[in-house]
Amino acid sequence: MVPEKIKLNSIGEVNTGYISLLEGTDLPFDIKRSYWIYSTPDDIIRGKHAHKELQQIIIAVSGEINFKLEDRFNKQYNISLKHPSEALFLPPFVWREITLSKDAVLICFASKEYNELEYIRNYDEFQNLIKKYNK
Ligand code: T46
Repeated sequence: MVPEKIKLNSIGEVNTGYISLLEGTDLPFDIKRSYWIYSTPDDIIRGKHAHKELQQIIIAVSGEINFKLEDRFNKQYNISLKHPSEALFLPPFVWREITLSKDAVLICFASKEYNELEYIRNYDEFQNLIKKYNK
């Protein structure tokens, strides 16, 4: 599994507005937790970690969110979410650095409950773990 930008279904039209949706069958996991992030100053970089187990779907409900990612194969990605009909799928072992516009609201649907022990918050440790994983 690799990071992937996904186009969501949008129902509606310009005169009435739109509904975008995610259904269980669209997801590679059952949602165990959701959280949202807002009012992030422009100059703050969030993330700077990877997860050992967590899978996530992230949506920019408003504003713009930019992701600098590195996956377990050391492949790098620059992905932007600029519209609520777009989502980002993140599998485990993806190092992420995230910047948000001040008006951005990031919502995340996650495959597991919060567990600080499955975070990798040190970049060198991330590199060592993916080296082992890829052997
Ligand atoms: C991710 C990005 C997009 C909790 O207590 N429970 C939670 O469910 C979460 C997500 C966080 N926290 C606590 C842990 C920290 O003390 O909230 C504080 C800030 O968390 P963190 O520094 O991890 O925030 P971000 O924005 O760097 O990362 C978060 C998620 O942790 C992460 O999974 O992918 O949002």
